[in-house]
This record gives sequence, C-alpha cells and structure tokens, in this order.
Amino acid sequence: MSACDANLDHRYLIDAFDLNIESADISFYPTMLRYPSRRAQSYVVRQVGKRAASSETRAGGGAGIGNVHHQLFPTDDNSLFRHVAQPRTVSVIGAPMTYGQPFVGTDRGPELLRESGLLKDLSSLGWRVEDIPDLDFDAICAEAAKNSSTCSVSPNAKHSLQVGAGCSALADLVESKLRLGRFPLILGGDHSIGIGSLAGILRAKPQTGVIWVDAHADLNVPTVSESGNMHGMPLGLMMKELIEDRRIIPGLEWLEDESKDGSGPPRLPPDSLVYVGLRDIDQAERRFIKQLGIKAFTMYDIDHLGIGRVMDLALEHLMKNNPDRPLHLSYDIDAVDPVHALPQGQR
Ligand SMILES: [Mn+2]
Repeated sequence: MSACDANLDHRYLIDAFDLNIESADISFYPTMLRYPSRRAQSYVVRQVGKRAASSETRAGGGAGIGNVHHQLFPTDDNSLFRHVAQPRTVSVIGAPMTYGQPFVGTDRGPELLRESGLLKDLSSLGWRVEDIPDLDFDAICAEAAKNSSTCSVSPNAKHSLQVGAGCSALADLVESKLRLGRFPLILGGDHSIGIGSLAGILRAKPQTGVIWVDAHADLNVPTVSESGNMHGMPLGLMMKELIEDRRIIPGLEWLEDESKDGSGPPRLPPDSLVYVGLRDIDQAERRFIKQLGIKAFTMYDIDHLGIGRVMDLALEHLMKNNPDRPLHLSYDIDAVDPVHALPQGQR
C-alpha cells in the first residue's frame, strides 16, 4: 500500500467511526497545538451525533471531511444513548491540563474547541448543552504544589501532585454528571486527564468499555516509563495488573479511596479496553499489551482492514459479553496522521 493510500485511511480514522457512546474526552499532544481544532471538533461531534447519515457515509467510503453541519442530523432514536437521561444533555467540561508533559500550551485546548463552534454543533444535533466553566487548574495545581516541600515526590511520575489534584477534581465532576444521566464531554488538556476521566467514569459505571484512539498506548507506569511524563500513564494507572497500590505516587492517593456505593477503587479490566490507531509503542507497553491480551488495532490494521471493519471488531470485542455496557471514547489528537494535523513549526 502506498503512503498515499495509508494516509487516506488515516482520514477515515477521523470521519468514519460509527459508535454509540456515553462519554468522551479529547486531549492534545503538545506538538499539535496548531492542529486545526475544527477537525477535532468535527470528530467528536460525529460521535455524539451517532449514526446520523451513516449509511451515506459508509457508502461513500467514510470520506466527508467537510462541514459537519451538512452531514449530521439530530437523532430521535431512543435505542441510542440508552445510558443518557432524556432529554439528552451533554456536559462540556474543560480540563486545561499541562502537567502531564513538559510543554505549556495544551491548556488552550478547551478554548480552541469552543471557538471552533463545538457548542453550537452539539445543540444543532438536538442535545441540551451544559457548558461548564473550565476547571481552574491554575489554582488547583498551585495549591497542590505547595505540598511538594512537605511530602516526597515520585521520581518517575513528574508533577504527580499537580496531575493528581487536577484529575481528582475532574473525576468528581465527571462522576457527578454521569450520575445525573448526562453525557460528559471532557476537553483537554494533555492526556493525563484520562486519569480523572476514567476514575470518574469507572466509579459511576464500573462496566464501562473504553475505546482509546491514540498513536500511543498510554500504558506506562512509573516503574517502566522512559520519560516519567504522566500523559503516557492514564491506562497503566487504571490496571491492577500493572500497579497494585497507587498510593505510592504522591498526589494519587485518592485513586485508592473506596467509592460511595462500595464498588471499590476505579480499575479497568484489560478486556474492557480496545486500542485504535497505535503507531508508537514503548517496549514495556508492547509486553503489557501481549501479556494482558489487550485488543489493539494499529495503523497497520486500519490500512489493512479499513476503519469500518476495525470499529466493527472493536465493538464486537467490547460488547460480546455485555451488549448493554456503556462506552467511553478517549481521543488523542496525535492519532490523526501528521499529513492532516501538522506538528507545530512544520507548516
Ligand atoms: Mn494519549
């Protein structure tokens, strides 16, 4: 397959998904700050719009990179979004986190997505939109950092006090919105926000299956991480098989708290996760994926099978034992091929 064909399929990665999800987050990779946020927004809106005009989309080969307004219609199909209360309300939560990696700037994500018309597009799909002010990570993280002189700092989970405090606040908010029957749409921020999203989601709905769209596996834990950057750890920290007790990481002690309804601390079973779009995996992560039997579709699989088939297989895997489970989509912009989202400084 030529590079050109491969890239075309990467475009399908953005446009041809056909899911019925109950929560989603979107995060930014630091080198993609200049990424045209309209595309990211289009992608998320498509997921929330769900199946609208999907037959035409499939028939057209999953293309349609134009204006979402022309391709999506409100859905009144009550078999969709079964876990979301009527009338359907999406809670837009800004999580402008930067401490999961070294570069400042990922905090602009929520602002860029809002500027590109996200809220209007969601409302045009028939959703009630609850736009929540961004979490005040400046204040939350600064307060957490004050403790760094009094408590030990994890050598290989950088800025864990800040990431931990921010994600704790995010988890509480996400959990409360899910318990109200709302669809939390979390706008990052770097992907360390996944720690907060997943924790909140798994507390409210422990059966949730997770679709992780990302170039990276984000399956590191401090013992194996090459960089110590926590944006590479959100999934690793949720797996009991990879880290037994997260209280060893300063700032993450709250992850081991028992939830109010007794469902235990948030954990993600390896068979409740599917990767889509992997193309840059660390050695330790490769080993974990193999050992734990995690379902993973790389960019090669997408080029080989097409995104439609990949998504069918992903859903089949997640739903085979539990067809009614809620689904969470986590979308890292770095999954988009650089040909469509140029890294900073290269355009
Ligand atoms: Mn990621």
